[in-house]
Amino acid sequence: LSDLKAESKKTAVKQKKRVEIELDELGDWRRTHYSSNLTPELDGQGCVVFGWIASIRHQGNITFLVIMDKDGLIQVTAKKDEVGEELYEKIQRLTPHTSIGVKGVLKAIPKAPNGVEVRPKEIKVLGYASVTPPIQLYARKLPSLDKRLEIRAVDLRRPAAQAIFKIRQEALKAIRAHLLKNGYQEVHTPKIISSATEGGAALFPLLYYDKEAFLTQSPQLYKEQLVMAFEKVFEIGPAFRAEQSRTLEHLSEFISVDVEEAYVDYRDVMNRLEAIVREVVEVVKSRCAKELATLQYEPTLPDTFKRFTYDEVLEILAEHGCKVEWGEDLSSAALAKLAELNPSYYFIIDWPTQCKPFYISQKKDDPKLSESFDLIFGSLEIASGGTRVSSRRVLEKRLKEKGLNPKSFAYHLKVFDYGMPPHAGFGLGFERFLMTLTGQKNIREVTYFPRDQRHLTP
Ligand code: AMO
Repeated sequence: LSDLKAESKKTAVKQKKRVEIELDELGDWRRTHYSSNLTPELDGQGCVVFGWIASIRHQGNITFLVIMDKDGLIQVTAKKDEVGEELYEKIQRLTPHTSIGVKGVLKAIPKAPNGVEVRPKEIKVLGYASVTPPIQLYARKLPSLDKRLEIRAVDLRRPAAQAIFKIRQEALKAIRAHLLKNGYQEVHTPKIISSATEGGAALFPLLYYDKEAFLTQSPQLYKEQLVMAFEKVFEIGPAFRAEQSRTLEHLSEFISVDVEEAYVDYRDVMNRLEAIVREVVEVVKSRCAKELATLQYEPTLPDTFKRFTYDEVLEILAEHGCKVEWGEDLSSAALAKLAELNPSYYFIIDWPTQCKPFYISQKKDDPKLSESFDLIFGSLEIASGGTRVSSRRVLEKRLKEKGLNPKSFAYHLKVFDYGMPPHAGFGLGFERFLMTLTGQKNIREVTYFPRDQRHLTP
């Protein structure tokens, strides 16, 4: 590995445009092994492996290639007297990042990754890297994120990025598995909509034939409607917000994990959310130990997710010299103070009704407060939810109070006349949750192709 690091450092400096070399056809070559299938017991067997070149090292008449496939590293060792002049000469022209296929024989070698290396008999150059990217594979100090995003597909070849996206994959699988095994139906709702649901955040307008329409900010109203027929639903899909400020935790397009359930209230869905977070953290710790080591990060899980009421939070903050007016959202300074006291996951519940959208239910005994919650990690809000208004009359009243026109929501209000059950739910920002699982400070690092005010490509 240290050889690989040193080598990638050297090659990253050379950025000269190179002369293209002729490409080979894939033809009928098909992979026999991924790196993850390789073991010393395969010694002597033939193989075809594919990948891109992570490093090239010459030592006398031997060339060591390390190629990376989707699962890891494979060492390819070419000795001039073994492979012959022609193949050796071809190998000398290979460049880092070039995608190749190698047909050869496996040889058990204790020092090689997986304890085995490939002795090549034939090599196909399938995708030639004519430039070396200015990104060192193992460097801690990287070019700026903006620079890396310009060639994001290549940036994602970095082992640290690979680790983040392996965790993303395992977390996604674990969330879906948890919800399916607990009887939730996975649904898909329209992303092109006619009216806003999340007051504060701005909409992206678009032309829908001859009408104005918008990209959805959240599947809120649709997931509520679907509990009428399916009772327990979830959706994992994109949400769009025209965020005006550029921060480390806002994207214009993010993945929202939405859950909605009939015949329960906000306490039940908070328990569900806590169970999901717990299970995902455990799954990631057990299935992604190697990736967490690469990232040098250990996700934390408190014994209990504390539930502070909004009023309690204001008192705690006041005790620590941070004043928040009742009815205001928590400022970044207030959240930073809370993070000092609670660095991991905790809930803030019972928010002032005025802080929450029209579909959140007021508390029966105190309508100034709502049956709502945010799940926070340190200072980062990762989810919010609550008990919903299930009466049409109340919903119309709440829409008006928020300055919204009930006529724009006629299609939604209509179904409430047909026996809308009491229900509750939440939306979890998937990328924000991933920040807590991977230790990343910038939401863009956990997103394949982030969208924000400055990034509409790639
Ligand atoms: P809210 O607007 O709080 O609630 O959004 C839910 C969660 O989505 C994440 N999030 C974002 N992530 C990245 N970039 C953004 N611009 C962004 N905006 C929000 C946050 C947030 O907690 N319909 C309700 C949920 C519900 O009540 O079910 C809603 O959308 O992690």
